[in-house]
Amino acid sequence: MANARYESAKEIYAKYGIDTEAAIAKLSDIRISMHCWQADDVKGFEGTGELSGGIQTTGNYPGGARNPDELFADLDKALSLIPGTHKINVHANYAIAEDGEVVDRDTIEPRHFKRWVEFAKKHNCGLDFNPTFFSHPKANGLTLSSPDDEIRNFWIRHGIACVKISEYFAKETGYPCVMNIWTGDGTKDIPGDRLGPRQRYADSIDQILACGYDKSQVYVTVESKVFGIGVEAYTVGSAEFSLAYALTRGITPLMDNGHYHPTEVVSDKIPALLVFSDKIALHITRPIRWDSDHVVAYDDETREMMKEVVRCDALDRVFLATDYFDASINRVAALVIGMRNVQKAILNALLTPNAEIKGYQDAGDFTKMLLLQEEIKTLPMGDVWMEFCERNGVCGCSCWFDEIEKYEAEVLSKRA
Ligand code: RNT
Ligand code: ZN
Repeated sequence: MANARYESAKEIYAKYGIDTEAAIAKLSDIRISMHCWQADDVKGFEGTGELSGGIQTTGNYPGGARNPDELFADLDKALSLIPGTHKINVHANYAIAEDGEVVDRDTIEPRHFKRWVEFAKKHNCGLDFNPTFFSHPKANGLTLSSPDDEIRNFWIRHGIACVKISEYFAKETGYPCVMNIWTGDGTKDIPGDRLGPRQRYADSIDQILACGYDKSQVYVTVESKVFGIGVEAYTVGSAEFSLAYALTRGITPLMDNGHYHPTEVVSDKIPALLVFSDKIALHITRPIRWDSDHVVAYDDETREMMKEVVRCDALDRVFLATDYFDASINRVAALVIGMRNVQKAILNALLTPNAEIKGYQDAGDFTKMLLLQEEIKTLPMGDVWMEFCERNGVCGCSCWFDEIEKYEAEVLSKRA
């Protein structure tokens, strides 16, 4: 039997010229790259100490994944509660070495990521990849921008190894792989040289790109940042550096919405970059007061970012990925909540009468532009969301959390 609430919502949206069936169909096609690192606080599988690079997880909620089996189980559980088919975003420090094998970042190979490929194939997921230029003895200071050639070359070799792994991911899964370069390079205090590290950073990425790879299968992105913990005064890969680098090299700029000054918004930057770059990439996060990496909420800025992607007709030009790490709550729930919120924000954008609002702007009718934008805020999007979820075989309301509670009782709580 047809769902009465959905049928009613469908009629209401139709009055605004919006086809809810088309919105549901479109949303079903959108893959978001779910970051693997929320499940274990960015620890990875190397069994080495501390998270570095100026990023930090806070909280000690029990049950974080401690090994590949646990991480894959958690990702499995999360995917089962998120509607649609997505991608998994893997970091290089999640390499899986053979028993007794010692493999450093500059010698990782595709075979160390075989289990990731198996996992992706099982879920029909694509895979994205990230070199890990942090949490390593050679990442105590600068990495790709280091004045020490031995260190800089080590990280260039790591970058090249990662390009090869990205090609392997694309070939095996059949989906292009986005490979994101981000380093925490910078200084705590006022630097004596701001130019040199940036010149070396550019040269290092040039050397990585020069390894030669299939640009239709691997999209290399460069992520900018404003500051990090312990790296407050100077960030080598600043916004201007990263954007200029990406555009001059014909690769893809990546914007993380935690990486800008508090009144800057990525929603406004999306259309600005789309004027100049065929593709752009996003790390969707929730910064509270700083780059805190809280779980993505269905908040104003997430909605506004997704509105821009949709109304710029850029769903096939923007690589969407989540990036946050909260260790103070159930980590699997954190993945599900954040991913579903991104999807809700996309649905909201798809259910917005964008052409009509734009028409009012172009006609200079700013009263109606405001009026319509405010009116549609209370339309029954939730009923369309429920329908979308049900058609994708997952629960649309919060009853999916019953599964998490069961998983916590049976699995997570047993992890000492
Ligand atoms: C750090 C960047 C970066 C990382 C991941 C783990 O501020 O956002 O994307 O979160 O590489
Ligand atoms: Zn990021």
